Amino acid sequence: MKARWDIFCSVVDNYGDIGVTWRLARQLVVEHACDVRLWVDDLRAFERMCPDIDVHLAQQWQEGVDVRHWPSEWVAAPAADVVIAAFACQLPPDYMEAMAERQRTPLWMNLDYLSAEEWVVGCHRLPSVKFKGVQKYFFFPGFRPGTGGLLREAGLLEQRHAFQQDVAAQQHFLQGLGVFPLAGARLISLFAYENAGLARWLDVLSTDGRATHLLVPEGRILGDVARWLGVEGLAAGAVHQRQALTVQVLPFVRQEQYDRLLWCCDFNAVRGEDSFVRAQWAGRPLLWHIYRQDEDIHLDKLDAFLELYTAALSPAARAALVSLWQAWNTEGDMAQPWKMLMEHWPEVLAHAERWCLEQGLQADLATALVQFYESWI
Ligand code: TRH
Repeated sequence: MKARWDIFCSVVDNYGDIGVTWRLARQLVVEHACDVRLWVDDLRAFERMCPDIDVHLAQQWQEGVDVRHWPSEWVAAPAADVVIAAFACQLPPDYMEAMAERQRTPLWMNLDYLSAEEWVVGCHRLPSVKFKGVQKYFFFPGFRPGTGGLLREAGLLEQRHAFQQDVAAQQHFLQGLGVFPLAGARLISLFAYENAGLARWLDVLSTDGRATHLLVPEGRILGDVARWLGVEGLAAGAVHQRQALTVQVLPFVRQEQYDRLLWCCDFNAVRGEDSFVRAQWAGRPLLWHIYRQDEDIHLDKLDAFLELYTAALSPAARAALVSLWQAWNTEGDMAQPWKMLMEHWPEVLAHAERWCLEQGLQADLATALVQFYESWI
């Protein structure tokens, strides 16, 4: 009998919650032959990355996943064998009752936020609360051995590698988005929250000896881009040139297309959680805009990742990368760190690929979840 999985996704803000659960749901179906229901409370956020979603339907099939609208008024549904509450979302009370009433208790897990901090290893797979005999477990994704790993579909790195070797395929893909960079231009993607530090970075790029083509998917950073350009507003399709810098606004594309965009670029500015991981799988240098948390606790998470990520770099390259990431996340001056990073480019580039391959040696998150379930039953 195929195991039945229920994944609950409450879209708090932005796209990371749905981005992660949608990838996970598909992978469980395709690679592990699971029956997966994905409960999502905001189908409009889902539709942005998967335009096939019909936002009016209570139930629909998408790529083998049984997608359910998670209504505010819960309608009774039988509990599954494995229940995942993504990012600590609260399950409907009636559904929890249904879990407790099952003859065979389900495995109930909280899929946690991604962090490189050391304590994650100790908390991964620990029991959490209990509801009427049903035990909940913490399940932590992570970069360190002993965590749940990262979402990575089978063959992803091979596909990425083949695409990066195929200049014509990249050109074809970019042209499909209306992107025609100048020969030799550096290609950068920019997906970030609002950031006052952007202006200084764009100043440096525009006065650089090498041309840059900056691709900005529609989103929260556009206000800062528009301010720097001195234009009223920006929408998908807009292209503006300032000296060596061409800025082009892209539509928000399907998730698979976004991955390809990252694969095409020399450098990716990403944010949150899912795009951050995908930029690492692109094997190219990256810049992370971490999701801001109260009392600046996100800065500890940033430092923890930097410590791991830069451990094998030379001191000078490490200093350049760390100062760039810290400037970006504190809205500091990006100009000097960017110049420093460029001085260490070959090393930073080789490192990005090496880091990707190293991380690729760990079991992926979907496999780790399935293995946990198998060991649990
Ligand atoms: O949207 P985010 O800022 O999400 C964040 C984080 O997950 C954060 O940890 C969480 O606490 C907060 O939401 C509530 O960034 P993230 O995680 O990169 O998610 C973006 C998703 O959007 C990702 O799956 C990639 C996808 N995407 C597309 O599908 N097409 C696009 O054009 C772009 C730019 C992104």
